[in-house]
Amino acid sequence: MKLISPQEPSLKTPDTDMYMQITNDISTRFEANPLLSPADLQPSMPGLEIACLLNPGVFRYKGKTWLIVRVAERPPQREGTISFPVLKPQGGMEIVTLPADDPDLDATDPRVINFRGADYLTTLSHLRLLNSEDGVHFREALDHPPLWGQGLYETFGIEDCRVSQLGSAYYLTYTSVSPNGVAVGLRTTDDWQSFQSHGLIFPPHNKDCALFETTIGGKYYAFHRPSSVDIGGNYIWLASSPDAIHWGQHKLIARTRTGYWDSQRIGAGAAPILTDRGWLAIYHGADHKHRYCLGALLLDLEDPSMVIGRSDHPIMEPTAPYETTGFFGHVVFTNGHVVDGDRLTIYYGAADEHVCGAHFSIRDILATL
Ligand code: MAN
Repeated sequence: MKLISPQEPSLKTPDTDMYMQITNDISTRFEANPLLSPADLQPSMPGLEIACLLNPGVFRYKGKTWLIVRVAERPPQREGTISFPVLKPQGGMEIVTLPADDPDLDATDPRVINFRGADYLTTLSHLRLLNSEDGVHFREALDHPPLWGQGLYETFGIEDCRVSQLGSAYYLTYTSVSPNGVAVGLRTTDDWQSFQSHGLIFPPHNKDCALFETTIGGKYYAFHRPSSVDIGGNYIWLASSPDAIHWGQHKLIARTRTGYWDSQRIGAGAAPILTDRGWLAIYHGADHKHRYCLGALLLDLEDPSMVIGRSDHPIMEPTAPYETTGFFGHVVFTNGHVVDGDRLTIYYGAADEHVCGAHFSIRDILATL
């Protein structure tokens, strides 16, 4: 039985291979791309190297543009073994080393490995703060502490942080990874020096959580992306909350679409943008070849669970060399942006290895929906 999504358009459009020819990419990439690459920062400790810099959250603070960049590290790899760091729940780190030729090792995905039935990540991610006067040249804010995974639910690290500003407080929603699953953690801060942890706000399997930056009818709203391995899939959901900590009233807002650029998994980017036509949400979608593109959703202003527009074609596709080749090629992935009038500046992970920037006109995006 084929379940028809309320958002599934009736018009059949070409499959993904043809999208490569019919490109609707309306982004203007920064000439300075990639803005940041692994060699630009120092590893967190001796014995580790930075494999990837990717998927930054973005915010404005004290007149500057800030990135909270995901730094993915591992030890230099030796012939015949695969080794990666993991955090201990009680604090500290250990290096796990596995024989590369073990018949029970599946290392076909550079990001995840399976060994004797258990999944591990090949790198350990923490989050670092960088800032910039011009939004192009970023320098590490070494007087601000990096954020590391803590406790039982973050031993494989923390990833892909979205930052939403609510009043004077910044809400950081990020992916918490451990052998217990992939979940959404929340920390808040006012000064980027001290952070309050609120634990997991969405249990496994869930990620891609972005909070709206205003309340609607007195309620907080958040996108999230639970995954279901059997019935269901990797779809974007919307939840509401009285306090931004406790979430309920979950509603499905967008499903993957067979035959489209977003056929396998979709997930929200950063906080949606308030426009006169509705809430504009940038999201990522991947197809069966794990090609990650960006598209947009338009949601009703009063009831953001109502989808009033969706990209039939991606608004940005991995085409630049730094997007097609890297740690995991053919990826553009965003979870952070800033808005200046009609200009949307997204910062994005390219090929899961570099941090890049691109501009869009919000009017142009709306015109495609
Ligand atoms: C997943 C996450 C992201 C990553 C993409 C592409 O969605 O692990 O961090 O950028 O895959 O690999």
